[in-house]
Amino acid sequence: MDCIFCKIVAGDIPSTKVYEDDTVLAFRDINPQAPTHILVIPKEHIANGAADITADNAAVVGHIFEIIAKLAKEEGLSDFRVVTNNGEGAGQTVPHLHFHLLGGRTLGVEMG
Ligand code: DGP
Repeated sequence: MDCIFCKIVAGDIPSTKVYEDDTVLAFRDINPQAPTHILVIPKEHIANGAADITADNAAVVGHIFEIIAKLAKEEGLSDFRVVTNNGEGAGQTVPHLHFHLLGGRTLGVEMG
């Protein structure tokens, strides 16, 4: 499949992994927007994004948020932001569900 994140899951594209289990992978964003910028993704190719979460695949999303909480603690973050972009107009560039964990600096109050 021609998906960058599937290639990262498969190990065909290198990444700086910070967490991995059977269903979830977390790795540092190649273009960090904050001192901590980690992408947490399901290993399963859930295309395209949050709009495609269903009763059949939602369990991994809960698990992803467990991992986000664990990683935030490990990174020493009490204040952090979790973002998922859905659609090009919202800034999504990779059509494989993913969550950005951002922290380590003061984050603007503007969400858009
Ligand atoms: P989004 O724009 O929300 O679809 O986020 C995609 C993110 O993926 C973006 O912040 C940059 C990151 N990214 C794209 N290609 C790679 C890659 O090959 N390696 C890593 N580590 N991150 C990537």
